[in-house]
Amino acid sequence: MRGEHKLSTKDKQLPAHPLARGVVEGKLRSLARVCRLVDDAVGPYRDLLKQLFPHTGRAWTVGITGVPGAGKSTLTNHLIASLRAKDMKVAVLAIDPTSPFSGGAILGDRIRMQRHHGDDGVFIRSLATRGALGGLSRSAADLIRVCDAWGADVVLVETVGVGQDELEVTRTVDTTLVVMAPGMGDDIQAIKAGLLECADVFAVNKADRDGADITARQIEVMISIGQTVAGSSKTAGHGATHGHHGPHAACGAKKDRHVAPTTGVGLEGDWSPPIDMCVATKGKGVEEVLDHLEAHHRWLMGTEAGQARRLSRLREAMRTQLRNTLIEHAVSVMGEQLEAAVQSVAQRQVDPYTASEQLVEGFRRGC
Ligand SMILES: Nc1nc2c(ncn2[C@@H]2O[C@H](COP(=O)(O)OP(=O)(O)O)[C@@H](O)[C@H]2O)c(=O)[nH]1
Ligand SMILES: [Mg+2]
Repeated sequence: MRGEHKLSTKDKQLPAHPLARGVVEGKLRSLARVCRLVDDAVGPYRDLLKQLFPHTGRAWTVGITGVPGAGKSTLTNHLIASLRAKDMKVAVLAIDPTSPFSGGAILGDRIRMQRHHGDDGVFIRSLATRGALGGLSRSAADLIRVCDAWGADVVLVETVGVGQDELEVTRTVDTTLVVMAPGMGDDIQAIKAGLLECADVFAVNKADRDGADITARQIEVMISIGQTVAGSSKTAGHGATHGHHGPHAACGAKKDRHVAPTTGVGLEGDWSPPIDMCVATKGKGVEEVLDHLEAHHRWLMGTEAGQARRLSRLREAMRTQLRNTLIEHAVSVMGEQLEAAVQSVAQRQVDPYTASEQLVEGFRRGC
């Protein structure tokens, strides 16, 4: 089993908890159980996460986002197959309960023939979408770590890139693929709304339909506008990595987009998102998408600009974690005081600013 590389690392102790140990040993059943506890935030989930953390840090995380119906799940199925063909362990987290994944079903005979029963190198789970704002991304970030500890080489995270919460998820992954399709009027709006800053690779899916070229062209224009803006104001976050307005030949809506050279890396070593055309239902163009995703990963891991980008993502993730931990802790300590403050504000006896300050002051003294 591929999980063995974890065990051979001398400075890492095997987790004390049997469930966490099972995960590190690559057991799918333990992985499924831990994921359930973590997703529901029940039982020893925090302990499990702590014990698993030393065994994480190796997986490559890929977000797959875009409006519903663009073809994310179809594309993801093919990506699973391609990654398995390279003998990589794959975990898939779908933040969209309607996403159909066939798991090993489309892997093809070349893979299935090598295995006795099913495929123990693929794990697929749908995440609950309930809960408070921030709950989704917390859960996703934690589940990614659990899959990482299991030994996943790649964790694919499918999200519907429309809400703030989903966007936050895409900020926690290494590489983000934005899937678009022609004839979906709000696509470009969706990019404007924030997808552009997260996009590392674009896939224009349903290239068998009319208008795919127009969609690719629109994305290209959006990218160049984004680069101009980022180049002049150096906005925070990923936008800054686009660097100055400059040629990104690999991104051009050209007929030979598929055979674009090493692509992605533009002026000043910054990453500029390539655009790939594909027909996910037929698996056409999926290899090119995967090539570009892998090129982005190499850029991320192997260049200074990539390193800076990773640090900024990590900083973001730490802030989110800190915010969640502080709030969870504070709310549990405040208890009735919080409710009393809500009542006071509702009756306009105090303004919400003062009320929050008083709560924080009380919390500081109590903690
Ligand atoms: N014509 C065409 N249909 C596609 C293509 N890719 C996906 N679809 C169809 O589009 C619909 C939505 O696909 P799905 O993968 O569930 O989209 P998601 O909501 O983004 O995950 C399904 O009926 C797919 O069969 C494609 O390349 N061409
Ligand atoms: Mg889907």
